[in-house]
Amino acid sequence: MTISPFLRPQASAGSPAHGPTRCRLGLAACLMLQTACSDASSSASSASEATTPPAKADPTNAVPKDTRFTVQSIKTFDEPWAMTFVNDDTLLVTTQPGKMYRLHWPQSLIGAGASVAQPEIVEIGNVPDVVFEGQGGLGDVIAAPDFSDTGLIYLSWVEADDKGLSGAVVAHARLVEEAGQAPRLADITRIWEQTPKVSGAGHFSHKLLLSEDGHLFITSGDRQKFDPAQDMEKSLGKIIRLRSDGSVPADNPFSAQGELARQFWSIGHRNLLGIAQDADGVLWTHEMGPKGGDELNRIERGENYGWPIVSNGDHYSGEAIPDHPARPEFNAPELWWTPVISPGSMIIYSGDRFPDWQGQAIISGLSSEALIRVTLEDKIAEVGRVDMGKRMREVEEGPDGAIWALEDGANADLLRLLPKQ
Ligand SMILES: [Ca+2]
Ligand SMILES: [Ca+2]
Repeated sequence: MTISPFLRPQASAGSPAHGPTRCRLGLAACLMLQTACSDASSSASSASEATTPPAKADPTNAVPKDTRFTVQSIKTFDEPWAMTFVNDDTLLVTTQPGKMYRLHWPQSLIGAGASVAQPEIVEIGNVPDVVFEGQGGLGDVIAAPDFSDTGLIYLSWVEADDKGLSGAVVAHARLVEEAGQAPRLADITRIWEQTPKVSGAGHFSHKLLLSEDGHLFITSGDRQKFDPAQDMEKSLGKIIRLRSDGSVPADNPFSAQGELARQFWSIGHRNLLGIAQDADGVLWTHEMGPKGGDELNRIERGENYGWPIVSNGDHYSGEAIPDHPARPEFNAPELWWTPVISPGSMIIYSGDRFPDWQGQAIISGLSSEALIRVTLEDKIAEVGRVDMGKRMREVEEGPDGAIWALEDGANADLLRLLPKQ
């Protein structure tokens, strides 16, 4: 465990993801060398800002500010993918290769200080077998609101058929622990699968959200197959809305367009690794654009978000895709990024440790190696970026009001951020 002050180098929205201003030492080294690292970067950054083009088309977007943090490294995982606090002393972490861990602290995290004790960590048994390939594997985990009574969680993973075609699956299960035994999953009940299964190992998305009114939203990526995002007979490239028991609500918007379409809440999506609901009940998602054009979308019932017909990015081949303004019948993003940020997950912050951040979206960035703050009030804009020096896979708000983040990849740290006093 390390506890170190971490001063982010000055950076603007215009700093390239791999620009010259960043500390290339990695977060651990930055933590140890924070004074030298941040001082050196500050002066280099001024020169760079003058010549770096804006990160997005809107030049009025506020320039992110320096912020000082205390960063505590809690644990290291192999290829962590998602996490969720199930109560005020317990965190579940999934890893892409297929492990799920329970981290339990000896006392509530509420009100915890600059550092927290080392958690007890145990591997959860009876986790379903997963196909770990490309972007696939064990996926998201979220807890039901009555978890403390029922142990009910929802999880997603990737499976393959006997032809090797793959797709995401969502189930609910109970986390149970009997005396003297390790915790395990029981009563695993499949409630949804991506249809059809296809070749390849990309764009599963399979992030989960239980809305305030008790619906289960599932992000279903386009599996890098493009056109299925507009196909009402395929559940790829869609946002799915189910009841919490997995049944299909009668009031979904595409109910008249076929058996599969009854599940759809919105269509025309690409790869959505973040979904969150704000205090007003508005649903927000982000999705990775192709070459350019990462999006933050306000999700409206029954809307078409245009992929692959429109995108503010273009194909990797260089082939152009018309930008959103060319086809106003499709819902355009509220905010978009070129160069891309590669959004990996998103929360909407509500804690009191960062009072200025309340109501803002915080997005964990992969290629941008940052935590990106976006205000959702009035003008939707990026207002801050915390340079982490590592690809950030997942972000959560802890019961302590701290920002918790998982790095991406092997030997990836679970980090806890608080404002530096
Ligand atoms: Ca999460
Ligand atoms: Ca375009």
